[in-house]
Amino acid sequence: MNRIVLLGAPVEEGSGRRGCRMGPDAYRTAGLQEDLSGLGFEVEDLGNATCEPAPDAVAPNSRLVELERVAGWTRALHGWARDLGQRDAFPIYLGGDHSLSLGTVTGQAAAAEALGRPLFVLWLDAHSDFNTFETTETGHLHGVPLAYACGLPGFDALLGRPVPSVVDPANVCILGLRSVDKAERVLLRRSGAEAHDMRAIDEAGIARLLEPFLETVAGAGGLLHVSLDVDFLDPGIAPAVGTTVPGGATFREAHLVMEMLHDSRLVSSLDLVELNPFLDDRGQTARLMVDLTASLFGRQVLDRPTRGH
Ligand code: 5AB
Ligand code: MN
Ligand code: MN
Ligand code: MN
Repeated sequence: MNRIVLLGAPVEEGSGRRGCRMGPDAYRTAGLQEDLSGLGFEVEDLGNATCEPAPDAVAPNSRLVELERVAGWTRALHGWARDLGQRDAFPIYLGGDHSLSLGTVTGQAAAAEALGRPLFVLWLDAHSDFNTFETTETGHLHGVPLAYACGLPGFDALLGRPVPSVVDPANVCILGLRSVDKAERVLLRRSGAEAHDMRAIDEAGIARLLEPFLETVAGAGGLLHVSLDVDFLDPGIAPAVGTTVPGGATFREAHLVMEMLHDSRLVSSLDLVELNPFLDDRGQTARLMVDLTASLFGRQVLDRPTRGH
């Protein structure tokens, strides 16, 4: 696939603080389109999605923050992803906080189902985002998208109906964990999703954890959606995020993941989430996210033969 489409998702209501709505423009300023064009891709910027009205989205409890807006974004982005996922182009969703994945992952899952392919999800994040409306302690809906996509119950207010195509938790791999809430941890364990914390990365090396997952995706003939949360990265190299947790992935670990993903040829859609340019240091984080994306699309230091080529 030689075409890439960029869709801005300037969502910030899911994060409990302001600034993520500037994310899409920060990626544009950091030269994402130019870098990907320079790698030989035809890149089209579709501009930004807009929030749909969702007056029927009534919160089942009073802790939930901005449910109506988040539901509106979920509906809009679900529609976009369901359509883009069936086009002959690779969609990159420019966030925006991680609640945007409520729409993109479920939309990509619907697209995959229409294509008759199983969807796999790689979640690169300090957090598992596996809370439900019942378990969330903060009420911030960027903490729930993976549970939602995996079909956990209680979320019907978001789309105004059940999720049409859920992701099998057995098809999910989470890398980078270092902050998981108590109740969330129980749900995550019960789901059977593959989850690796930073200790596992330290002990095994990130490549050894990622490789078997990629082999599973390849063996199943699956499509792979990657959701990259800025806080997967160590805050020392990626300060522009509201939810910093020390001890994150290093520059080299993150690049290695992207390079392996490129070589696998399995990735079919990407979320870049949680960048808060208001907190950035001279565009450092935006630039790093663009560099990582370029690695995912094949930028390398020396030529090397890659699998499938
Ligand atoms: B992010 C927390 N678990 O539910 C919650 O940044 C944090 O998209 C969620 O990974 C972090 O509010 C959400 C405490
Ligand atoms: Mn996240
Ligand atoms: Mn996170
Ligand atoms: Mn965050």
